[in-house]
Amino acid sequence: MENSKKSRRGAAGPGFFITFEGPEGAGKSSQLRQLAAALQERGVRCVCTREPGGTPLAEAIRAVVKEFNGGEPVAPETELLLMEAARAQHVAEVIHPALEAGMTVLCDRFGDSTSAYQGAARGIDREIIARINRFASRGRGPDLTFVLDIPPEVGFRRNAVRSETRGKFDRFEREDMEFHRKVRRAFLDLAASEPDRIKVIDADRPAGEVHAEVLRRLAASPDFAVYLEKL
Ligand code: ATM
Repeated sequence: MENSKKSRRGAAGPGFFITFEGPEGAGKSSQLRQLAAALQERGVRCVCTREPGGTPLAEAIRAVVKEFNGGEPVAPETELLLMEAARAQHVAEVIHPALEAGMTVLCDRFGDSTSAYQGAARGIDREIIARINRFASRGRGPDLTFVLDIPPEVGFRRNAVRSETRGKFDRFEREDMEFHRKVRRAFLDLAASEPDRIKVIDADRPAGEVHAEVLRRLAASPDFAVYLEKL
């Protein structure tokens, strides 16, 4: 138990690191905001952030990797290294300092997205991804991950009616359904291989129900209980 905890959390500070993962349109960002509000109400200091992004440089990389449309295909290896460059900056500037300061970090996507998108869907070797993920994140992975699970068809229908994304599709959203099915399958496989860390939540239902389950799963986390005791 102690060993698995060490390998999951790595060396960094006394904070708690939560990530939200899942296919497009699963409602990650709004669930993240709702969870942060609930924690802040209870006096827990939170940092909300996202990947790729979270710092000015990482957000600039995000714009390139999501929107590049410059007449040449983006090689999978290039995409991987851009994601990891953004992560390295984000970890150095935001995640690491917040965890060192004992805060709860809530991040919209992290290394599991790299495994799902660049690994399972783009076909890059998973060992390479695992090593670069560790390097870019300084060995500090999430303590708890919520995979908000939704069939890609449903997620896409939701996105199509969301006003901010209506009619605009980025490089990932333009991929076919098979790509997005591989991504979903990869998240479920990751969850099966790391059940202590990764909790799958059915996101194809009202947001209030999803939020209630997120709170229940967090309350059931022994690591989070230990963290709260030390606050
Ligand atoms: P969202 O903020 O909408 O989740 O978009 C970020 C995109 O970046 C997302 N695309 N879709 N669909 C997934 C992709 N992504 C990766 O491919 N690898 C990564 O490591 C991360 C963090 C995100």
